Amino acid sequence: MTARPVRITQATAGVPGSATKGDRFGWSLSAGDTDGDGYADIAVGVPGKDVSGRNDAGAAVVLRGSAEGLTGTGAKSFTQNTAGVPGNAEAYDQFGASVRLTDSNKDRRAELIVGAFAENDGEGGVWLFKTGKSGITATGATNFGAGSVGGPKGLSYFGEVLAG
Ligand SMILES: [Ca+2]
Ligand SMILES: [Ca+2]
Ligand SMILES: [Ca+2]
Repeated sequence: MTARPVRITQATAGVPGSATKGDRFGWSLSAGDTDGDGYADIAVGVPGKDVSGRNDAGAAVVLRGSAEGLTGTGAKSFTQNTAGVPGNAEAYDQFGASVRLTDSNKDRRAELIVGAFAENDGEGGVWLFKTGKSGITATGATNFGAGSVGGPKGLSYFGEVLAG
């Protein structure tokens, strides 16, 4: 294992997408073991990512930890346009402005929570991604907003801050 710092960008081999000015790769970060292999993985928010020509629709990337440390190998990227993910990537959603890896069901694999505070003109929203032996998957992803938990409708930036 190297003790030297490594720099990972969207231009790193294995990381989906290409590095574009304004993507804000690393705007939000969270560490957790998504696949239960004993190595911490890192969720990276990319809220300025353009998706299908939609400015700042946003993305979330999961980088895999390994015996060699954090690498681009096996990295995954998710947007609201990824098959299985509810919603649509729209301009300025800023999906990925907040990310959190947390083992919400105590099976020793961390699920991914992604916030998009600007979803639906600032109503906001939060997405929950399940995980398995091969890590985070879009299959079975769910989302909810302030209205689904009894909160206010309209401008509330739901999901701007994730803690836990
Ligand atoms: Ca891991
Ligand atoms: Ca959307
Ligand atoms: Ca879990």
